[in-house]
Amino acid sequence: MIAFEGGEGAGKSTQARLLAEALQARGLTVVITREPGGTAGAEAIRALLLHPPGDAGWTPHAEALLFAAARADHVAHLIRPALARGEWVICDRFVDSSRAYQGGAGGLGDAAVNALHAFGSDSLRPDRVILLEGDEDALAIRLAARGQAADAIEGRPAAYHRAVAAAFRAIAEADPQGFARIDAIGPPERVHARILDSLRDLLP
Ligand code: T5A
Repeated sequence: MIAFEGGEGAGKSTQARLLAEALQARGLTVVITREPGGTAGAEAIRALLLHPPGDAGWTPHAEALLFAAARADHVAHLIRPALARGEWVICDRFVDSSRAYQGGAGGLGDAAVNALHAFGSDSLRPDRVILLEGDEDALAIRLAARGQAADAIEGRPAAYHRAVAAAFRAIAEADPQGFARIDAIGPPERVHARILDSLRDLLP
């Protein structure tokens, strides 16, 4: 299981797709999926999270519980069965997003998020996390070029997103075996080559 992590517009979806194609070209069976989402139930929770009903928005605790609930459904119904069949799973965001957004920037702390993950998903960890990192201004230009309206989380202030990036950095620094920190700046094919290189020890 490989997870892609990083801030908004870091290129996770683009790189997840390129990696899936590269693995399929090697004859591997690959399931590509995303969070929040990936199953019917988790996609329904995604809509609630990114477009909260009403004006009040979710409290930080409710938000963390909803992400954990979506993940529990996704892990039980899609990820664990695929891994049990011997397939490769590529996931666009996973629990480290909850650690960085809800635990770090949102102020709930790592222990609370890890406890929810233990309860919901038996603490499943990817074999490797690809953390895409890049200069804040360069990534903002990418998002602006895409021209999509921001959702409830993407639309939070720059200070929140800076705290997310700092939390991702700290989480990755604490687990150098589990994370590959990849420079997300440059043409997609060049970023893809960096990622393949960082996965050499796992690839057949
Ligand atoms: N969230 C999620 C939490 O708070 N807690 C959690 O536990 C989880 C799982 C999810 C939101 O929920 C939050 C985080 C998010 O705010 P999302 O749909 O995953 O929403 O949102 P994003 O991660 O922001 O997804 P994006 O699609 O915006 O970003 P990606 O996937 O990082 O980037 P991508 O590949 O779509 O590319 C963005 C744009 O840049 C271009 C692409 O063509 C696209 O237009 N691009 C490049 N341009 C130049 N050079 C490159 N190398 C490029 N790569 C891509």
